[in-house]
Amino acid sequence: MLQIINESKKGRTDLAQRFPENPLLLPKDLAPSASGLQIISLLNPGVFRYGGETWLLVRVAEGAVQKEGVLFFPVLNATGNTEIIEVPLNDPDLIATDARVINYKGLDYLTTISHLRLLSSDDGVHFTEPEGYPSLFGHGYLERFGIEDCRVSQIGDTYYLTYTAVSNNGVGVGMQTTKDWQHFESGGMILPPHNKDCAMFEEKIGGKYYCLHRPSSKEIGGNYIWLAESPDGLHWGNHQCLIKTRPGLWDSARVGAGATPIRTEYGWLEIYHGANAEHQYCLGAFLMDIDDPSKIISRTTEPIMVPTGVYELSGFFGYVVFTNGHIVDGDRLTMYYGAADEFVCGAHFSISEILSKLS
Ligand code: MAN
Repeated sequence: MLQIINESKKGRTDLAQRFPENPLLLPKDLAPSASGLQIISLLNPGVFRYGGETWLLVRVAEGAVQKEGVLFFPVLNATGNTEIIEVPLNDPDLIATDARVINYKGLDYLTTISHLRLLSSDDGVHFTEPEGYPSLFGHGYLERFGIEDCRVSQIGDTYYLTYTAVSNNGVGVGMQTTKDWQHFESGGMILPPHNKDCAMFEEKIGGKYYCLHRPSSKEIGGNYIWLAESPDGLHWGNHQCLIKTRPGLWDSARVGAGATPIRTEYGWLEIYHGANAEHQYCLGAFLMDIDDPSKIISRTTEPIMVPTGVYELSGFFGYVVFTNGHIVDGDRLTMYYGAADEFVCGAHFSISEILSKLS
């Protein structure tokens, strides 16, 4: 299961040099956060450097231990503890056709609930949980279904955490900041539903903070990448629509920003995910003007990474490569990504090679 499919079957345009050690993390590698829960997926890590090591802030998606004929799913109660809801599988009020979401009595729930866990490594390949660093769990009524897919951006000595906050009220962007990964300050929900995939730039431009984000509009519009600016990193305005889905292409149904934009001599380079109507997730890239990121200079037509590894094609939700974390070292981009919504993997890219694919 762990070997990579024959090179000849790789997408023509795939630029990723996958780690031979992939997957780096499997659900069985960590212990569940409470009894009665099982880890279903380890995925979509935020990535940063701290104390000379590479760190992952991994999304840990947990489900309830299941029994035959009954569906159990978790939610956080008002005191922040996980509560298990139990529904007979033959209940006519239950719609469970997607592995990720269910609808019960007309209300939406997730099949898993996610928290964020810190792991560190001195070689960027072997990650373990260090002692003395807290896990981050959803808090309050806006995070009742958990927190997911955290981007980590460092400005000065402050790390900005922007993550998906999920509840029965909708899916929005939550923020926390930290300087030492032990004490966290909550910025609350910075972008209300429906919004996710928020990545902050790691420097101010013209004295302002900038971020990419992905509001969704059901009736008119779609799942597009937007840009926002802020005087303080907390209050966001002057929203502008940057990158849209493209009919007939691999990113026809949704697009969303990956990790923090990468400064290059040609502009800000952003790696993003795109999905088609079949929920197949690939990665592409676009370039923004260095002084005015609302100006798009170029975008890849073909994806730069396509699910090809066995661990990318099948898992909790197959045919998915999804990234929201990387480390930059000169021309070398070390990207960590979620494969098939179940595993954490790594890949190297050459930044100049990505730039050469932009048109
Ligand atoms: C989608 C998927 C899930 C995620 C929910 C809420 O359904 O990305 O993995 O849990 O949205 O964000």
